[in-house]
Amino acid sequence: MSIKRLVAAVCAIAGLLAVATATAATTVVVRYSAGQGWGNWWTANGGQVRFVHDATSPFGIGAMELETPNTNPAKATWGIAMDIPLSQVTTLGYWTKYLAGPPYAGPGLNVVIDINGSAPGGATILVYEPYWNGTVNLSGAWQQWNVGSPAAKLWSTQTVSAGGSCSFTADYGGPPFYNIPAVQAACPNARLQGLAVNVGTYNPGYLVRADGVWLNDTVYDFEPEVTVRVRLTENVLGFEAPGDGWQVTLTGCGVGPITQTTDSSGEASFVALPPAVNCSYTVSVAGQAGWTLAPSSATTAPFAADSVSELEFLAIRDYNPPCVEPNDPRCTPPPAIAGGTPAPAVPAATPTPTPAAPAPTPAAPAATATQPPAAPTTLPATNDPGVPTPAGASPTPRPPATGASSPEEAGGPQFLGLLATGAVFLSAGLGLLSLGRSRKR
Ligand SMILES: [Ca+2]
Repeated sequence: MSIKRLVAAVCAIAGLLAVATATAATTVVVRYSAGQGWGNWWTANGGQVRFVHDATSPFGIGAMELETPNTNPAKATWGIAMDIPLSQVTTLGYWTKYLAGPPYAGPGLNVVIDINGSAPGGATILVYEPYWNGTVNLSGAWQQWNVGSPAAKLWSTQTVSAGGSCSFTADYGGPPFYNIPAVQAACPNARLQGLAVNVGTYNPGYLVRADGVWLNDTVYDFEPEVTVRVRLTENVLGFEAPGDGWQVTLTGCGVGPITQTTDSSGEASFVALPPAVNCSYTVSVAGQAGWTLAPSSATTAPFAADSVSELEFLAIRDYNPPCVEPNDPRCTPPPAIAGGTPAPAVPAATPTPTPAAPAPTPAAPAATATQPPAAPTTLPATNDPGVPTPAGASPTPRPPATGASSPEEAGGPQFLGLLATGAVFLSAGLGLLSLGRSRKR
């Protein structure tokens, strides 16, 4: 084997090792609504940060896009805070893509450090900018930048010193430059406190992308997101209202099952979902007794970044039997609709007795109570000393009953007539008559 071949073989093995190291990294997917520690830092004055599709992205299917209008104050920045010894940093890098802007346009990587650790002061930001470290590819190809390399050039935003070579002089975008390995050696107490993808002030008109921020064994993969929103409406006899408290479960595209409960607006949202690529999301609604769902599940495949796919569900109240849960206020039937079918008559608790003929005036028997018999048919009610006057046989005639009268009343006079000669039975009959009337009053 020649020296050349040996070198080539060693290089190939080294390359394999590098790839192995790369594949060992943990990929953390960062989306706008699920930043995994990342979030907006300094975006302002018209600057924008969004997560978009990118077919050539080095990781996943998308990237972070940063844009500034043509004004110097505009800024676009997303960052992640941390606090680890700077000495622990072994790998630090990221990828960028140029879309539009000046020929040097590219998002920088801000390395937030504190050069003396917990001692007062010492905070600065070391700024890595692609154009100081190579040539920005204006064709739109992705470029990887090795921020942790000893050859990297970073400038400091602050003038700070911890003594000796651990000293930094501020600049506004140029030399003096510093590099991470040198800072690790010069500032043993330095800590890494954050990283930020940044288009700062005085960078107008940028349209650039970033992806794959790489710190040691973690790769942050910026990706677009979609939302699936569920809206459930309850329908009770045609009256519709938001369906609060329904359980809805989403599965699909490697996600879930995720279960949520609809709110008082009848809505539940599944956010920060991966765009559907050769897959779809299915949302199922958990049924409830007494309701029919239409439908009980539905499918959607949202793809566009930040798109919201809405799924509508209807829960129709079963009304036969009219109500399964009597305590449910929704069981109360709605008011009758004008011009509609009249409500059925409510049956009475007890049947109304058939009206009887008005009772004959009982004046005759009552009037004879204190007089001697005037005719053979007149009953000697009280002149029989052996029979006391019944308590109910008042000498004052009662007014005739109006309306319905009892069968006893109706039959009373006949009863008296049949037993004309029996005073005892007469008294009993009068008593019955009186009782019967009393019950009616
Ligand atoms: Ca990505």
